[in-house]
Amino acid sequence: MKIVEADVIVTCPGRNYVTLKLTTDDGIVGYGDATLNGRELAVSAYLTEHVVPLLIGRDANRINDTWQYLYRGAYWRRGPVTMTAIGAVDIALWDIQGKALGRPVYQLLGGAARDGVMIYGHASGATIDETVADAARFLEAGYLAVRVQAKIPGLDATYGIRTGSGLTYEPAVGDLPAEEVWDTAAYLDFAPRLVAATRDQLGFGFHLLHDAHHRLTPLEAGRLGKSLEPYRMFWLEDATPAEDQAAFRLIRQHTVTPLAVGEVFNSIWDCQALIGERLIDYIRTAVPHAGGITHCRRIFDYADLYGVRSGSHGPGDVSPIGIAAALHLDLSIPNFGIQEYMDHLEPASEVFTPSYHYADGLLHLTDAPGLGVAFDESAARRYPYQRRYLPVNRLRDGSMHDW
Ligand code: EZ4
Ligand code: CO
Repeated sequence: MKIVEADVIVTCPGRNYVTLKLTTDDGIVGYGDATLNGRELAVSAYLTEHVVPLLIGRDANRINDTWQYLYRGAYWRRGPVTMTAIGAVDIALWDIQGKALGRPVYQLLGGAARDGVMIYGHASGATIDETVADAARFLEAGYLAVRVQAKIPGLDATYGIRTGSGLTYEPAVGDLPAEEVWDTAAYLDFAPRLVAATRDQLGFGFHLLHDAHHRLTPLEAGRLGKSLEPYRMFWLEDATPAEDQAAFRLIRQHTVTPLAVGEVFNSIWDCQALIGERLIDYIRTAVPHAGGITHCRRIFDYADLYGVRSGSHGPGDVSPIGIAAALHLDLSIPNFGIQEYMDHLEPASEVFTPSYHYADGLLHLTDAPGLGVAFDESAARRYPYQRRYLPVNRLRDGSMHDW
């Protein structure tokens, strides 16, 4: 089964997605998600210019060898662009393999280890009351877990606040980066009040999550984690800038609030110490950004040795193909924790038709072969690429801060 064609399709149905399409000599088509928010064309060019020529004529059955070939063969290892490109190839090859065998990818991974995949909803609002009401809406819809983010009083813009009417939060909007102002003191005064109000009004009968989005120092994170302990968080996400693995030793000394990190990671080496030293509770690598199913399976296997569970990143900037790849892995691994998920903006449904579906707080996969996501190329062409950037953060004195 040889790869005879490889195409990269960039489309913007609501937001930008990059899709890798591989075709084999027996006419099987597999899809991979190559979307890297705000840097889409870098991955597209990496694939088109440097990877596609290596794929034509390769045996599509050799998923492991292709992964190693692209990783070791580049010499320049890791990094989000390279690893997203490798991830897209890997995901497309698993899709092809499933379609060739007529089985869903999770079956190829050893079969379902659970009935469905628990996801969390993204509640937000301009005030605490609005946010709690939004969280209640998710609970009424059967969600078992909800993340809460609310506008910080005194700041014009806060990460994680949904503006549209659907379930999607999309931060990359302007054709230049939005400039936001960040104030850690205001945030640290406010976040515990938001969490306390959520528990006071909605109780303890669901999992509660919050994302600090890489903005705190280790000591500030320790203080926040400690102040949230009475509210039994499912996790505190991305407390500090994630490239500093050693920072988590300090956070761990100060709080028993469970810690999650990893949405900006792209390889097992980014979390080697975090997992091996039991400094985190959930590893949040995004399947398309961290080398695909093949590499994330290794990360989650390694994590299982240390009692660390999965919590894959799954925002609207991971396409339904990337989400499906994550779900097949989630369903099959022993140490699944939770899956991030939000609906995609409406026009995306003209381009992507996933077979996974929501019921009772879980996403369910069918026995559709491969990943089970259809991709409509002519619909994709109706939505050409638009340059978009994620926002940037500045402190009140104008210095750059982590967004
Ligand atoms: O800011 O995916 O947990 N989810 C997140 C996301 C990220 C975006 C960046 O592209 O932190 O909202
Ligand atoms: Co996050």
